[in-house]
Amino acid sequence: MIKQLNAAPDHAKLVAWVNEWAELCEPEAIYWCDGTNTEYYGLCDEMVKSGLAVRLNSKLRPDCVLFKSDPSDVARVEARTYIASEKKEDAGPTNNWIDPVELKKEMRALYKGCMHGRTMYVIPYSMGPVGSNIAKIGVEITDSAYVVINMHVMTRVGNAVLDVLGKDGEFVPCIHSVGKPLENGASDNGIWPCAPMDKKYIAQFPETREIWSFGSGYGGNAILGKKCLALRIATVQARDEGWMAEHMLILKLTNPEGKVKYVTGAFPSACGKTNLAMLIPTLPGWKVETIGDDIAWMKFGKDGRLYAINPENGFFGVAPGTSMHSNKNAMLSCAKETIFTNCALRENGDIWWEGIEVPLEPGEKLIDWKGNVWEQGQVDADGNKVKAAHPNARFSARAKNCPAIASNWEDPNGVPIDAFLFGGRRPSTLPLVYQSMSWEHGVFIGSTVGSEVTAAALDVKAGTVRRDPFAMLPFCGYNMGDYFQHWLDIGKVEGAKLPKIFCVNWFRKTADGRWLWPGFGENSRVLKWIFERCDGEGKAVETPIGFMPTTDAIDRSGIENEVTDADIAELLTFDKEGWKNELAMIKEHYKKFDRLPKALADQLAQLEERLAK
Ligand code: OXD
Ligand code: MN
Repeated sequence: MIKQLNAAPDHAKLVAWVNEWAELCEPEAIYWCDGTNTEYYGLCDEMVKSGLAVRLNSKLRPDCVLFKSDPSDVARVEARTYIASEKKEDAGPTNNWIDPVELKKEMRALYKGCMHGRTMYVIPYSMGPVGSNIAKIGVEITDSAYVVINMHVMTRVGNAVLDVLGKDGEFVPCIHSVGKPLENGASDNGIWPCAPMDKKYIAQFPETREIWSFGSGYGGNAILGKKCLALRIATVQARDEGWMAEHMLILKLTNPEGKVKYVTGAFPSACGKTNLAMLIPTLPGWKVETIGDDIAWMKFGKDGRLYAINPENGFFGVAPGTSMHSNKNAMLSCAKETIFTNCALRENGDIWWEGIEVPLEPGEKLIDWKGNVWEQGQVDADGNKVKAAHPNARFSARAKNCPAIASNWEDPNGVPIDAFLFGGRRPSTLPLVYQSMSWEHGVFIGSTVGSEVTAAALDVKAGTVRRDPFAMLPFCGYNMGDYFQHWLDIGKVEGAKLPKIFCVNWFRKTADGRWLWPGFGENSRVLKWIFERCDGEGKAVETPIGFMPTTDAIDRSGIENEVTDADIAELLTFDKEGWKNELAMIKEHYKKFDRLPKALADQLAQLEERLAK
């Protein structure tokens, strides 16, 4: 007999679905999450007591907990992530595919009895402000209390969502298990539960709008509202319903006269999206406020403009490299009420990570992310520095605790978008900023987004550009060629007043490896030009790749010594030879797509013509 820890809601389809999964997974108990603080802190207490989490020093970091995951369960597992559409070609060339009938059979066998000895938590949640007409409701079943508390931070959980669902409202069903049954009264003994890699599956079923996840307790694999629902499933819904679900930050930019523009930006992972969303402008009188740091859902308003909401409720940020210098607002966001994962623990009960720029006491030892004692300067047998925090260590922080959060960030109607930015890490060729010549040209730019990878990061030649169209490579729930077509179709909507499209590159270097642009708060100078261009102002020259600012159009007041006339000239040159090489790389990239829209092939041909002149 499965214990019912509290009453089920009055929604027959939802209750039947939960019971069906309970029958298969055989948990000890079922608990319906209500989203309250009592629930959140109760689960934190339980996990601290059982050794899965450590409570941080409540004076230094109030209401915070630290988890260490299994060393094999530290990131999204793209190789085990599937778009199980009925036809393989609908998943397209960029996704892993398995026939949905076959995959469900295989996964059902894994789910059989997988929750023995555990509680099955049912989490009703809203992506987006509860009741917003852009928001969507999901229900996640999970056997991980860590996932429950993360869903509290990252989404809106609980009874208010059930009220919107009513007796028969639609929801996206999401099932998750860590895949580690506890037999005969066994417990986790403080060890993060998960399944071996070959048993992990992160499966999206686009036709039936379902998410099935098994074997991982970590981040985007397990917090199913984020990448699985808000991107992979939402892209399919957006395609069918005429809206956009994008891997984009949203920021509010105010000029010294108090005029506001809203900007979204798509950048591949590890290109500073969270930093840009929380930027502190160095230009006097300018203000950046955060609406979201990872995902934007956009729908047309009656006025023909695209209105964006941030479907999330928190930030699941990468900790290493985050400091009061690189991102003060992120540091302040995680000053309290935060879940840390795979960070190091200090003797004083606070967290620490590489690049936090907080000095350790002389001789201070830490507990590293694996639970071992870590000494300053420690090296491994090969002489490499041992990291105290995992490079993908994370903080799950509440958006409301971000000092830069915009007062209207939860506006259910969304905010009207003026500009889209695309960018990546490109040490050469791509200028600091340029503007597309048209919507179609902007879509072309988005489809060619890439970031340079180092030989150390991946098993590839240094200088190789990893193409990540629209920063959506691991997140698009259908054929990428069709997704490009959806972007083109958005541009043809009658009466549409579309955002302007820009490409930015904060990462230019000189031939001898010096950064040409200081980045961080100084990026406000580029945002200023973008703001002006949205108003039909801002000096620009037309080049074969698009509109580029004239060298005096970027405000360098106060940094003329840091970014010299020669530097800005280099940042804003059109590098014809570099672009010929880029063109060849884009041609190669485009060969991958079986359903490349003709309009993009035309854009490529037109670029080639312009470069040949
Ligand atoms: C993320 C990612 O974690 O894009 O947001 O990988
Ligand atoms: Mn992301």
